Amino acid sequence: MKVSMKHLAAVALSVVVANVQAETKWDMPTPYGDSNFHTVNIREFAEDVGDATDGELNIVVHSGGSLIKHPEIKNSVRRGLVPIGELIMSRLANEDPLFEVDSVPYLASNYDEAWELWLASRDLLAQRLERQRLKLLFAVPWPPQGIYTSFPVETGKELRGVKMRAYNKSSEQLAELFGAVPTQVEVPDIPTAFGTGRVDAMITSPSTGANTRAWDYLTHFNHAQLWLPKNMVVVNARAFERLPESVQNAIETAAVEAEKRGWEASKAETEAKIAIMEENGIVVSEPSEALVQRLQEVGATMEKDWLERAGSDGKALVEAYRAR
Ligand code: PCA
Repeated sequence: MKVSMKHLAAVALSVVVANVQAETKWDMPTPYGDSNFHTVNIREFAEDVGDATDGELNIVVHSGGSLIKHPEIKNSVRRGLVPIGELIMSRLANEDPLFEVDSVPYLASNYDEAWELWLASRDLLAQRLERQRLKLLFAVPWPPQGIYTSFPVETGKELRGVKMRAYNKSSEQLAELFGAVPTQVEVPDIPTAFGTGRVDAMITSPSTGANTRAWDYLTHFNHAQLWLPKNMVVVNARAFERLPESVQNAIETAAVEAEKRGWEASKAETEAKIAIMEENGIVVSEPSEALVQRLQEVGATMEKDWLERAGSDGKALVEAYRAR
């Protein structure tokens, strides 16, 4: 068969056009490393979206703050530098205290309570984000937060003057109320911060403790179960609206699945990661009565302070949660 140049050009053009339509690439910055269960879950989410859209939307995950550092992720999505990203919700506490409702000590300190709190707060938080043209896709909690030290903590007095690694306003405030000296350090920087003596203790989950090999620089984990902070995935609303409806639906369906899967994975993490820490020689203990009492006092102070800052919306939210 004789193929004319014109015919070839038409074929080539249609291939190009098909390819252009076939793939939209979305770069997705996330703050935590590849082995972390949030990252694993998000990669699965990206894969689900790819499968459901036959490759029409290709979400490329850039983990561990490699594309954009954690403190910049939200604004990068808002400004449209990237269409989608993950961050810890309570990082936005300085914008609005409502975003750290999940980090008020003992307000919701197990998975059932955390889920109820999420149901009670989800719409309100989504509306706050919508004002910035951000669409909230899903949120997944970290396992309950505890205290890592290189000495036993019996009463809490041991924490005075200790340089304590923090990651949000609540962990900072809790450290201060115990007389410790908080310093914000992102997860990828934890080993260096301990290695160089910038910090000597930290508040975080069994997950992050195990992922950062806490046994290399610490000896004790107190499973205080203070709160379960959540990570969330947000999308730039304009970028979302530009997608064909079928792709938008695929994202929303994958998000529902990711949220379910993420909560289950988080629950499974707690025991699995505590076991890994014990295998590596970390002494894991439950808080003593004296420590519980002190933590509850500090928690009450923090809740009162939060309620003052969060105003009538915060009060209504806590009431709605407690009425559930
Ligand atoms: N890990 C993250 C947030 C809470 C957690 O368990 C961190 O330590 O920064």
